[in-house]
Amino acid sequence: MRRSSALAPLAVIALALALRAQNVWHVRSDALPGGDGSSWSSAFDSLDSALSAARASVAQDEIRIARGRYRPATRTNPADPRSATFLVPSGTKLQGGWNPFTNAPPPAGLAVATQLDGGLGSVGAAYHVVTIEMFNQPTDPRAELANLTVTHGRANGVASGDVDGGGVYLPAATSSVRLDTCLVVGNSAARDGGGLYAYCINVQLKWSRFADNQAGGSGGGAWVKASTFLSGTSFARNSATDGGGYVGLKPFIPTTAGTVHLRINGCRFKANEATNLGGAMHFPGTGINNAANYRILNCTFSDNQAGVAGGALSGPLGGVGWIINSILWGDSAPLDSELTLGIPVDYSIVDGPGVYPGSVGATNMNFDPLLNGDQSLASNTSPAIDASSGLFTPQDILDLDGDGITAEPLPLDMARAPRLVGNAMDLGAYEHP
Ligand SMILES: [Ca+2]
Ligand SMILES: [Ca+2]
Ligand SMILES: [Ca+2]
Repeated sequence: MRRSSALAPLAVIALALALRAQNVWHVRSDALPGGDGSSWSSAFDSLDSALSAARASVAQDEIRIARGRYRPATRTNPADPRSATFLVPSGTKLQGGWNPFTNAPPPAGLAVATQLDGGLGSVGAAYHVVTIEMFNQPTDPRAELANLTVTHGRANGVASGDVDGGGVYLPAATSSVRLDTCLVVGNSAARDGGGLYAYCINVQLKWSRFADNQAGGSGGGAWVKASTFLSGTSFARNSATDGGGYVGLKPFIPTTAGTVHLRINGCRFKANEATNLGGAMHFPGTGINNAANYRILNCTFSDNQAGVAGGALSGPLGGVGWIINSILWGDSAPLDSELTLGIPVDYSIVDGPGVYPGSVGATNMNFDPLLNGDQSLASNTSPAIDASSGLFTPQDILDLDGDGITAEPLPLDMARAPRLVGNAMDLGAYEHP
């Protein structure tokens, strides 16, 4: 007894050190076979090997991936080659774009140098390029994907687990995920979340782009049921039945009435398409306790379209969302060309007749914002300039400038240029210089 009680504290200390330790693994597509991943000169030649090593260690692992193209090989169903996926243990950080010759991390904004590609040649495409697995990690459960392109996932299988989330898939997970500087492009799902399907605790989408993804159900770009932050992120040319770009649902964890579940600060949505509701975004659910409670600040929506209603956004009557300091212009639908009835919008430019709670003439305007093709402001005569309400200043919730401070006004616009020029922030996602 004395002996074991003397050893117990040592065991606790050893365990604590192991928990704090962080393994760093290296992956190069052109590495020689047999590497142990410990350095660039002995890098793993496959990402699957690094993910296996991360799963086997109790540490929070970081995987550095050299530039190149990587395809998944680990099958979740041994009999089905299309079940191959990059199976990421929760709590693991993957970062692409590394230069193995200089051991340099990727420059800011680089998302295309390292591609996770679901294309599997003659057998078709992986159902999910990346799967974040529920895995009992000892500390932070958040997985992070950084500086990666995720492409060519096709979640069009038969099993219920094979129809959502062609690009990144988090099913019913107690984990969380952050995408930082990722390009999610050209993925599809038979049901929900062509680019991203996330049913989990928390989702953060920072400096990322969702483009040309498609879903047969809802959320062509992303389908998210979680508490969520989006900042500096764009959705373009995604399509679905409902919510061409994005679908947001109330988290499954009970939250106090009035809790804001979804914050979207400084993002843009262009040319997304829904055959039914919500060209850019759709918020299902009805009533104050069942619909996602969202705040959309300084975002731009244009050229999105819906086949039935809500060219830019659709949401339930009695929902609790709020759109502020934003631009909604040139979106289209047979009914409610910008917003379905009941979505509050204030201090914004809204195209159309102005049947909105914050009615045109009070706090909204319906003057042409003079947008460029990339949704930046084309002219110093744009009515969007300096028109944001200082009562609703967007915060730097995902630390876009990387200074470690989130409790500050959004410092950068979509072009990574200073967010505050002149007397006030401009409406929408870009500041006119
Ligand atoms: Ca681990
Ligand atoms: Ca300004
Ligand atoms: Ca900051």
